[in-house]
Amino acid sequence: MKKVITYGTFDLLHWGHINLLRRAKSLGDYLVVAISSDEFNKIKGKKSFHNYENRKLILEAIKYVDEVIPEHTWEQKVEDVVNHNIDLFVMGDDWEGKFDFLNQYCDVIYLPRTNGISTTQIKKELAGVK
Ligand code: C2G
Repeated sequence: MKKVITYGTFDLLHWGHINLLRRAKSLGDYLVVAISSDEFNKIKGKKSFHNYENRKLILEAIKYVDEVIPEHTWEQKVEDVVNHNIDLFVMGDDWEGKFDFLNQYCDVIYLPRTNGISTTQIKKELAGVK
């Protein structure tokens, strides 16, 4: 069984996230998604609309997602890859190159981001900011 992992906040879930999750799952048999905790979001400089529990609930309902784990730190990826027997690490290419150090432990692939949608854009447009 080929296991894939990806990381993110996945707030205000949108079709860009779904495109990423669908492609990540298509590259293996089992997809683990590590969702940033609310505390880690603060470290990332993000404030999510939905809290961790609700973002986890939403992601667990997606057919491409097999398991959801928490992301608490930048440093946990090697441990996650080893402990979960991960074969492939996938991220959107806005992270291109940032996680190449994982190549010692698993394959690393950056997928093209979906243009025209982002959680930030959704928040701005809903707030009436053009
Ligand atoms: N994404 C995408 N297309 C978009 C928006 C997001 O492909 N239009 C991808 C991102 O590249 C990322 C994933 O969807 O791979 C989740 O995006 P975010 O929730 O914004 O995650 P991020 O804040 O980038 O957190 O340790 C890694 C971080 O936790 C990644």
